[in-house]
Amino acid sequence: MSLDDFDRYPLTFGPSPVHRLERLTRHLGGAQIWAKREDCNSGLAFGGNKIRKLEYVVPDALAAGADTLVSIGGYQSNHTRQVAAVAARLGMKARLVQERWVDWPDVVNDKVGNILLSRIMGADVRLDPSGFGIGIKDSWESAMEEVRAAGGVPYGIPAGASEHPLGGLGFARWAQEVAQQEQELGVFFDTIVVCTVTGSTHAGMIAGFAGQDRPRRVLGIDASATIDQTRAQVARIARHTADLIGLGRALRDDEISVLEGWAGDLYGIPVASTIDAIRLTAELEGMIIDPVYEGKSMAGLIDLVRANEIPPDSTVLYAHLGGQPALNAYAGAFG
Ligand code: 1AC
Repeated sequence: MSLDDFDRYPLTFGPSPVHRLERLTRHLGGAQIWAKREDCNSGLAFGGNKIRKLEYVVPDALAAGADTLVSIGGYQSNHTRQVAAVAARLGMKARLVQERWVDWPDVVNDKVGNILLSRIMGADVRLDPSGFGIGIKDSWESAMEEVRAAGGVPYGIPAGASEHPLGGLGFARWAQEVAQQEQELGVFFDTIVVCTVTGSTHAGMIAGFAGQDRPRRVLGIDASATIDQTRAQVARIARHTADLIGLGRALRDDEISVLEGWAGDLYGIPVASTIDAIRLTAELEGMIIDPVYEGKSMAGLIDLVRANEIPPDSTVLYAHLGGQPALNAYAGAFG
């Protein structure tokens, strides 16, 4: 079995854009930095990384005869916003469990940004007081039960689609796409930097790149602040995805690299380095990143380049995952 043997329901415009971050590169004075932009990958509610995962999940949902996609995340979940968009595109319903994953004081936190977009797209959005957790949640299972009891046919998609058996495939394909774009651009990205929380974006990349001839580092920057759980989840999903796509060998431990140091103490709470990274990227590049995911992975990239842990002769690809709609809910962080 290879990746091409899995059904894919196209939801993206095609390959997502790849471009240099020239002024950021000059400012840091080290490795060459590029970005690949999942925030521009589709016309679905400002895009994002989950759209790629859903391309592989949707055929299974359609085959199951589902009429309602049931998913879960925090109030400002990018994932649930993208599930709502895909449901709208398919003419399905979306039932979203939005848990209080983050104790963030902005009074509009449960009203603007991602959750607002989901409501506008017609999703059945229900707030739930439960806290952060990247595994399977009771609230999500109860939501599926409720849909069933009301005569619907639910299709469950766990947080970030990460615990879904096909959740890693979208980013295994991303790895193929990068290799194709490298040929076109005449460049090789020896280092990939990506934010990791529920794990399947990073895990899919690891599995996808592992099948290519030229080795590279795929650095996941933890933003969960529950590092052991995220490490274990990334490793498990990467190995599962590698099996699915017929890698033909076991992934080594040194291919699975989740770095800590930029998450702060809690998921969803930006720290000084997060805000600095968001401002720096915006001021130098006009590229907008978010306080929950990409601000933290960009802070990691900046420190690793400055410390030469990513050496000056490296060419780095920063994965922009499309989390910026959450910014509206974090106005207080920017004074
Ligand atoms: C946590 C899955 C996650 C989201 O956006 O809800 N990235």
